[in-house]
Amino acid sequence: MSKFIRAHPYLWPFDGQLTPKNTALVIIDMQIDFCGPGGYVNSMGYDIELTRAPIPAIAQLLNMAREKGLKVIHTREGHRPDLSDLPANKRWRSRQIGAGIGDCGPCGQVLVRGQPGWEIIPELAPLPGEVIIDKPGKGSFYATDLELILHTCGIRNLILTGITTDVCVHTTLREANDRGFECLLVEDACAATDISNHHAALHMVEMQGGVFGAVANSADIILGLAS
Ligand code: C5J
Repeated sequence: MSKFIRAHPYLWPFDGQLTPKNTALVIIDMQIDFCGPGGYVNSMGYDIELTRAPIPAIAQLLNMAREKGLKVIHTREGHRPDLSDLPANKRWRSRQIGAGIGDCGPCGQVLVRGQPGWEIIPELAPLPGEVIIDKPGKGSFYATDLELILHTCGIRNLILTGITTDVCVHTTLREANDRGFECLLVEDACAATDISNHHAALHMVEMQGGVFGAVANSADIILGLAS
């Protein structure tokens, strides 16, 4: 039997093959450094109210995914404590505005594994057994075992949430799309440090009949998966 979620520009997934077993909820980089006081984004002068806005919608999707048995995948952007996986240009650019990656800030070394700012926020803390992907880059597939895990678990559909829409969420969406995953971006469960970038990033997905997948809101996803 086919099952679809109300989305745009098409009902998702394209072929109606939607089950808890073939679908994962991916929560990208909901870390203190991206949405907590004193974190990386905050130290650059961006408004963390923007990056905190999707927390309630993500929490609702997370509850639903846990209840229905969807695979839950959390990601964390961060670097090794010796910074051996931090490209010099990434560090240099981050130092042009606010606290640089790898430097000490109010939440410890910025985006360094094990530091307070790198932790996932308590509201969305992973449960034991949920997959956590540690990634040194913006995309969740680069230099990680995410693709292997998805294939091994029989996952074909990805529901994408998190921050930021225009950077790590979009990079992951594009990487996933090129690998043949069927992607749904949740418009109220992701956010950017610039509202117009958020809207532009959503719009880009819908071009060319859904060039990277489809866009839906969290209420329609919860409704669709409940039925
Ligand atoms: C950024 C991210 N924006 N998680 N990282 O540097 O989107």
